[in-house]
Amino acid sequence: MQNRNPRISIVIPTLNEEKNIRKTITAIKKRVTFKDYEIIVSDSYSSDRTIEYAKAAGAKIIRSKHGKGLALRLGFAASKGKIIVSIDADMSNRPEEINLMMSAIDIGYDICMGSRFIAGGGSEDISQIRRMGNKFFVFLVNLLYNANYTDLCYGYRAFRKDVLKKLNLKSEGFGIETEISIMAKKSNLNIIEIPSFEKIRISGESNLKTFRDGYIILKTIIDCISR
Ligand SMILES: Nc1nc2c(ncn2[C@@H]2O[C@H](COP(=O)(O)OP(=O)(O)OP(=O)(O)O)[C@@H](O)[C@H]2O)c(=O)[nH]1
Ligand SMILES: [Mg+2]
Repeated sequence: MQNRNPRISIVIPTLNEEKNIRKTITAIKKRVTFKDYEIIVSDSYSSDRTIEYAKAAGAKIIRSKHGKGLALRLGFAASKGKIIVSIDADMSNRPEEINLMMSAIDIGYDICMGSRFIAGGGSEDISQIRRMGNKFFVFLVNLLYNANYTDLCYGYRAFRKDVLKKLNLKSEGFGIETEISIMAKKSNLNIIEIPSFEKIRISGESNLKTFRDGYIILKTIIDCISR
């Protein structure tokens, strides 16, 4: 059952996650210590039973055409909470970390980014090539935008809904995390990273194509210069 007046909106993008979505929602309900949240599943017309299972688990459903970026943007726009959390559907992110993210927002940060590359964080899911690509993009973003990020291509975050206007997000696909990081810095938001551990996708298929999406991320980094 959805909370009608939630303080927090947890947005989960999904594409064919029928094997994972129920577990993800159950884990959120079990491990998040507060109750005043809604769960929004933003789906790109999955061809499996993702929507059916998400509905049965009590999530609000949004549908759009292909793209994680578009799905997240629509999910954010539909959020009723003052704080928005984005979390993946494949059990890679530990829901208990949301509790720490909320503390960061409560003490005054505008946006709290999970980082796999600070003490206490880690990943058992990232391949060597993606680790190197991410490292290079972190370096580039820090250089071009005078930032201090340790991670970039990681979608586990929380932020105040009222910063959305400043972020002015446009990404359709996997450039969305990069766009959020850059626009947060360009908008002078109060940013914090917290350690996050990324577990291996429990089942189903990855949607990210290393080179196609690497190119999109690079293009996002360059395009944001003129914004
Ligand atoms: N709505 C929507 N969600 C998507 C799309 N592509 C990916 N997602 C979701 O975004 C989240 C992250 O996508 P993944 O495919 O797991 O990407 P990844 O985590 O980089 O890849 P793995 O390491 O293999 O898990 C998952 O919850 C996906 O279901 C899309 O086109 N539309
Ligand atoms: Mg994943």
